[in-house]
Amino acid sequence: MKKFLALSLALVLVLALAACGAGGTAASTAPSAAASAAPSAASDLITVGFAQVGHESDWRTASTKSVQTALSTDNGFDLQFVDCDNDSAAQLTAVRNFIQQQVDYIVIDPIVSTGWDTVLTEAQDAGIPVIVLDRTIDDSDKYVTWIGSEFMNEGLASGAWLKAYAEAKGITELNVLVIQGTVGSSAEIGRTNGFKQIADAEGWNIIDSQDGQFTQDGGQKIMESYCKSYQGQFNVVVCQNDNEAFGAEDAMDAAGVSYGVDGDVILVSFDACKAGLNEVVAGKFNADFQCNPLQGQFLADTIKKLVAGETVGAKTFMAEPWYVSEDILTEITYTNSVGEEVTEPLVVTTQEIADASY
Ligand code: GYE
Repeated sequence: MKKFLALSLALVLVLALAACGAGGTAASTAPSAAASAAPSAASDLITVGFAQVGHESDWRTASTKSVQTALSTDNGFDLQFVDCDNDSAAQLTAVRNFIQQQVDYIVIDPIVSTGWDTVLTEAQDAGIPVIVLDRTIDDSDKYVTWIGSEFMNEGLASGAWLKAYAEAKGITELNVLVIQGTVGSSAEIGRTNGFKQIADAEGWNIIDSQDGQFTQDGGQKIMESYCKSYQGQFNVVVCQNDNEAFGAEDAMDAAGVSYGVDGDVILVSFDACKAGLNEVVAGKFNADFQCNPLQGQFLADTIKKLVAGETVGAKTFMAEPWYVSEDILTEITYTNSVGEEVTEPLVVTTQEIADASY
């Protein structure tokens, strides 16, 4: 697609924002202004540069596949994919290279949530719209839209579930070890803060909390050191993704610590990938809070809307169920990240459900 179109779209966005600021609506300004800038040839591919976090987890593999499938040549896209290998500097370089190549759109899944304003200003100056996928950017608003999960609610839900579960089981004292995801990523920040809010309100003891980088190896190493340092002192382990939890299982197995439905330690995880849900079915994870990586089609639809000059919402949230092993609670109630009291179902996980997951 021609550079002209990207610049025109940037102009449309500026006009749309100006309309909002003046009390108008973006929707009334954007479509007609952009209609004249639509690509003339149907074969004209939309060039998209995607700066992906890395390949650290099952979630990430599914995310990459989802984007590559939806942004295929057959669907009208020329996708430039960069795996940033969890390196923030490499991710900034990838974005700058996309700007130099004059791609039509830049998609960023930000490894960490800060440090973005300068490069986003550069993209804006070059007239290239940026879309943020999955994790959020918290120190700049120079992007068009974001598609992802409400990580704070995942953390709050995990805390609300643990509270209800402990009550149902008559467990009065909770001594918790947390294995965080990449510290400084919005996924880590939301899950940590959401869980901690309930832990603090309930007076639980969070013994330690360390960065497992969302990897199996990271989870295993931290759990090995936790088992040495806190032997016999903990009865809950919260891993901020499934891969870390697989590593934690290996470390607890080696240290002779029992976990899951029949064990001494309640094991909580996030993501609910297929292998994670298999552990829930087996009763080894007590609960798994889904984070949905199948965002590719939403991304493709969003870009096509922008190309057509339509306005898109500022945020698109993925729908996500909470999975549990035992049939003792049917729902949880908690106050979510925007202060609403919500009651949400708990899904007792069957093999069929696990098989259907990503
Ligand atoms: O939970 C984890 C991955 O950003 C939501 O990153 C994502 C997280 C996901 O590595 O498995």
